[in-house]
Amino acid sequence: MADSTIAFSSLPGVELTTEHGLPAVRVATAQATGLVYLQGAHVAAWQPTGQSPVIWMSPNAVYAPGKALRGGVPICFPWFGGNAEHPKYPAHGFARTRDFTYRGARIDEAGRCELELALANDVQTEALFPFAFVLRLRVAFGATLQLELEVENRSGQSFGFEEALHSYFAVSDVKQAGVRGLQGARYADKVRNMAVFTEEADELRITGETDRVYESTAACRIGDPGARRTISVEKYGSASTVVWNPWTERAAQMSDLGADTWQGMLCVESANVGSSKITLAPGEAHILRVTVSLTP
Ligand code: TA6
Repeated sequence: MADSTIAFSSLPGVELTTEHGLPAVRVATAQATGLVYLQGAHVAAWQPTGQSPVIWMSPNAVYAPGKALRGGVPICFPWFGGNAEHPKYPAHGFARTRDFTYRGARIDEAGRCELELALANDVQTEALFPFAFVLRLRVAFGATLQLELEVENRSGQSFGFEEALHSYFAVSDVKQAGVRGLQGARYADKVRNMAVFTEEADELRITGETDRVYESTAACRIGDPGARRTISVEKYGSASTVVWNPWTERAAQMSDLGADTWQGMLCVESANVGSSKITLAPGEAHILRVTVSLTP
């Protein structure tokens, strides 16, 4: 994807709007509809024409400034999960609760409507992560969905970071769904005290709370027999895949998720976490790219 952007006003089907009281950019083209909040550059919807929604948002999500939105594709940066050195720091970093700048839109080489949003360091971020950076999200809504998360080191020293596109996918029934592509991969199991195992299943089925960080660069395929479709998640520049579903008990503890909604979602997250964290020298940049597509 090129980084040249065109002012959004010059593209039909792209509208700067407000949703649930938060500034957002809505896309509606012949290929698809999509929505991204400026807060966190949070992709909250993607629905290819003729298909049911692919990205899941919680019906109990809380839409408030500075509050992480439940569902969609939260951006985790510059750490994933809790911050071990600073337990009071926000889970999954600060990017997902900061307002990004909307840079504009263009039609990409695949005919998708691509938006670019950016976040640069400021006093608030430097208090938590003492480096100069630019974080860019380029999201292209079309018959496929493509997300590019670019981190650029604008400081005079190297820095390390973790990152994730924490994607919530809509499934008819997670108990009937399955994930292929992870067989043979080692994973740390958060449900079993981060003990390390090797995935033996050709198709991972969800039978309880599932929270696993896989060492994997592979594409994943989420089978959804109820919708008679497969969601393919291909990725580039990502060495970690996280699979998460909270199941009943954990979901009931999350007021913005709830005990009656977890059956319709499954997270397959494209990330670089733990031993796969990224280190950038001054002036270097890194791109994590995810392409989501549907097959019958
Ligand atoms: O990616 C899985 C995970 O790390 C789970 O452990 C759970 O915490 C989930 O992310 C949601 O985190 P959040 O901070 O959005 O509630």
